[in-house]
Amino acid sequence: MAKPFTITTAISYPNGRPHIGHAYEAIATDAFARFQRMMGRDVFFQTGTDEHGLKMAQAARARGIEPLALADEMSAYFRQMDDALNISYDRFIRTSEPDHHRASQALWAAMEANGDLYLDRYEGWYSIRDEAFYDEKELVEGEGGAKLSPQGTPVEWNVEESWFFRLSKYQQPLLDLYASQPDFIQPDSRRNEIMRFVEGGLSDLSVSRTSFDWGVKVPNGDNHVMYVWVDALTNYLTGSGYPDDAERMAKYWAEGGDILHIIGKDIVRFHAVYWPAFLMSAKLPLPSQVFGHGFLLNRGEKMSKSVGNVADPLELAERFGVDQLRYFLLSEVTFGNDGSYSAEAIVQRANSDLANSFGNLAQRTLSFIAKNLEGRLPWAVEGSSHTADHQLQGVVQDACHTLVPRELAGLAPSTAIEEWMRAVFACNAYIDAQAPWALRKTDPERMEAVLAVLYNAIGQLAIAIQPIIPASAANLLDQMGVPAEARTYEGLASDWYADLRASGFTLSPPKPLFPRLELTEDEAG
Ligand code: ME8
Repeated sequence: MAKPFTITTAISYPNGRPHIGHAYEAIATDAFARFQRMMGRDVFFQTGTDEHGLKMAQAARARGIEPLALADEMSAYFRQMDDALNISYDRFIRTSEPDHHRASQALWAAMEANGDLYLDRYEGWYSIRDEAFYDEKELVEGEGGAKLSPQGTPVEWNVEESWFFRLSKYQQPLLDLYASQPDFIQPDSRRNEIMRFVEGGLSDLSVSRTSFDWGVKVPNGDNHVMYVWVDALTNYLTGSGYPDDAERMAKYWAEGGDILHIIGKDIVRFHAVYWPAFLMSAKLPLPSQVFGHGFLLNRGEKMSKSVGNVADPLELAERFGVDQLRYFLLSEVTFGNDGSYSAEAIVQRANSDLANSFGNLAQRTLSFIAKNLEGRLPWAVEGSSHTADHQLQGVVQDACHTLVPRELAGLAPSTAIEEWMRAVFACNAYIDAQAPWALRKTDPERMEAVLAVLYNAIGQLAIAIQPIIPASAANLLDQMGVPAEARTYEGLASDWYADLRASGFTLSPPKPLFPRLELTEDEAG
């Protein structure tokens, strides 16, 4: 049995509708989850919404509705976005769900049993926008001398009775963790940032609130609700079966398991400091990696509601196509760095790579076969003596069997796509050089050999790119008759082509995969 693989996105605050940053994280995580499934792994992929805390309570109050009503409404938009973008989550968790409350309370009880929770008075700075506490020394000065968090959000002075978690006790264990597992935090820039923060000393963390009640109740805690990040982080355990389902835990949250959290760079501290400390305290296995991806900017500028440049991912997907958007985001942005999007950039990328290169390759090859061989699959010549054939087969195999999977395993989708495109270019160069249309009259046997090489190559390219553009790849593979068993890394190496020929499959005239996109005048702006 292949080792199970647990992968998660952050869970989003449903205080408003999803934006393109949320879509980006979901798409990248989905590509990795699909890739691991293709590798034959038993994948558990979780995403969802983070519904408690002051930010939600305030947003609901501003609309004159209950927090749960706001969460119900907005969480539905997040799920709708995921479904529209073909996000293959196994569970969409909502932190208002009863099993999640149980898991959070169990984690709390385990930390308490370990002597890591105590009651005291909290006095300090809090940012509602970040749902985060800050030390005085971290604050920066804003306009008119106002105090701001390091993220630039307003902070307020808070005084209340609170439970505390002995985070200070975990400074050394955390540093030991980062040293013994250098990949625990990635990319390296984030790792360095976190190491510096932890080396600077950790204060105990206030983990409960009494000034509002929209949260998970502290066990036997009278009027205390948990600090939203305690319950939010616990979502990963809830989905893995904690605390009741030992069998599920043994699969998806085991010591030495592959447990990957994909999150944005702004919340690495919560995932790489607080989270492993909570887990150590509760004596639970730790995730294997926390990857902090970059931020998506609108034409290089930060998105903000007040500037009015927050893109709706569903509108973008409707306008440009789901796979076009997925492909753009994963190819354009080096995973881990910030990236920028604009209508021109999406159109440019989708047209050049998908419509003109891959789509055109498939279209011209398949329509030629449909027309000239009446859909019969061309004879593959065993051990062709043509160097060009060997060369192309080598390039395509190398890309599809080795390079694309290696880069996807290493969380580098843009490099995976570059390797894939290199093979697509090689196919286009091959078809131009071999000119099967000319061979039709002069050497029909050679024409068939060339077409068979191309059919194989296109099939492999479509199989390898499934994690990035799943619907288009499936559409092409369906048209080509490639059986479901071949659509994995093991199947890729099988002789599906010979089997398909033997089955007497007939190719119908292909339907175009990627329409050429045109920019409107407004978009070109
Ligand atoms: O932080 N580009 O929720 P959230 C790329 N509930 N990613 C972005 C982004 C952008 N412009 N803006 C936000 C929360 N993100 C918490 C998480 S996890 C236990 C709790 C990313 O709705 C952000 O970094 O503010 C985070 O990973 C995710 O979107 C949800 O952000």
